[in-house]
Amino acid sequence: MASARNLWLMALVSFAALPAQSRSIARAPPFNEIPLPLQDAAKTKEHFEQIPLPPQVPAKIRMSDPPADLEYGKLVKMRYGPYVLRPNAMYHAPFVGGPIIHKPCEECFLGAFQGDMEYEDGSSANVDTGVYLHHFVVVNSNKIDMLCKQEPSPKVPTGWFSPQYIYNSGNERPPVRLNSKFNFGMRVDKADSFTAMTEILNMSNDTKVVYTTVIYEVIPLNAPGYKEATHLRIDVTQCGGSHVPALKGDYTYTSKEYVSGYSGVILHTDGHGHSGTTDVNLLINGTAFCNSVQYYGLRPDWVQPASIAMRHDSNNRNGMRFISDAGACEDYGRIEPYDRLSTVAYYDESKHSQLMMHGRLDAQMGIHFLYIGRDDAGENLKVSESYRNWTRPMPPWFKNNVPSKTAKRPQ
Ligand SMILES: [Cu+2]
Repeated sequence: MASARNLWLMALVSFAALPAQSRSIARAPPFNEIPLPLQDAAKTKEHFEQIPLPPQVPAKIRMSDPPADLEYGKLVKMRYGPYVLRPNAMYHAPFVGGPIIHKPCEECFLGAFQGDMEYEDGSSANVDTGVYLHHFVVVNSNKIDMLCKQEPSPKVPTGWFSPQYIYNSGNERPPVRLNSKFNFGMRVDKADSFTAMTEILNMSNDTKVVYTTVIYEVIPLNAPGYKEATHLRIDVTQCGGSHVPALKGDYTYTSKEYVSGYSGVILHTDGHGHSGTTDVNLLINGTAFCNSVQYYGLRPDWVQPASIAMRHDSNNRNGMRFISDAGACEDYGRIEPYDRLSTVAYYDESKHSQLMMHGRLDAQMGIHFLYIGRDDAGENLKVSESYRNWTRPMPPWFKNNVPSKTAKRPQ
């Protein structure tokens, strides 16, 4: 056990060469940098290449991309692991109290996130070779989640779900940008400590060794004009674990409404579900604000050959396409105090197979990963004060969600 835990601490960092146009400008102060061994560029192949995408799908972020903020931003890649995956088994790290992972900086703003998974040599680890990144969720144990802190689920001890969510990656590996239009980022302070809720499924008959990775855009705390972003994770279960049972056929899950205590701009939101999900919608005051269509197999790494898929495809089709991209809504719209936010997730097994594991349907999820830039987030606001100042309680009827079949499917 001890040695396995030590492996966790082997998180490595790499830096891409800054693009030519930014070499002459001021660079961010040095961070906690550990060089990553050079990878064989040819093996990273096309899985992050910019292919023609539906208009609502943001391009995945590559280390060769310039940062959104050419003056103060710097892309940093962290590599976490290794995870040694037994054949046909799930790797699971506990939700909270899991292993500590390295932060991409001692103190900074995080303006962008891009999750991924790779093998030792840096090549893509995905469902085409039998490994599925169920989720990799970066959590800050030293800060309190802005949405969940008030009312943990009755099923779990008080405070269990309080840590602050930073970034959520399912196998679709969503790119998140918080600083492309406005100067916001998730704030990291010296005392902060990151952990990662992790589940990785090995569908193959071979033992696999994989690493999770996150590319972060790191911005120094003293970069002019930057403010702390606020992450509100609008989950159909809301604060108490995200899994909901997969049902047969065509069904939906609807969250209760969360009443906003804030005003601010919407920086980013994207929807997350598992195989079988067609859309995940964010509703503001009962009206669909963001329809996050789930796209399957737009990239070759997200298409699984029949030899592996035959045991995991609820429709027993000839090969299985997995969610490779999710529609996102970025840099438009606002939320105001008393706005009611909710998520409706739609599933249709006849359109997209659900995932089977050991002969049973794997659990579903329905979440919108919403990030806002609050009007009251003063420049370089001390996070502890902003948390203390947030006093709006969750409404008493904001309890654990129950499945709803009444939601109307988006047109
Ligand atoms: Cu999930």
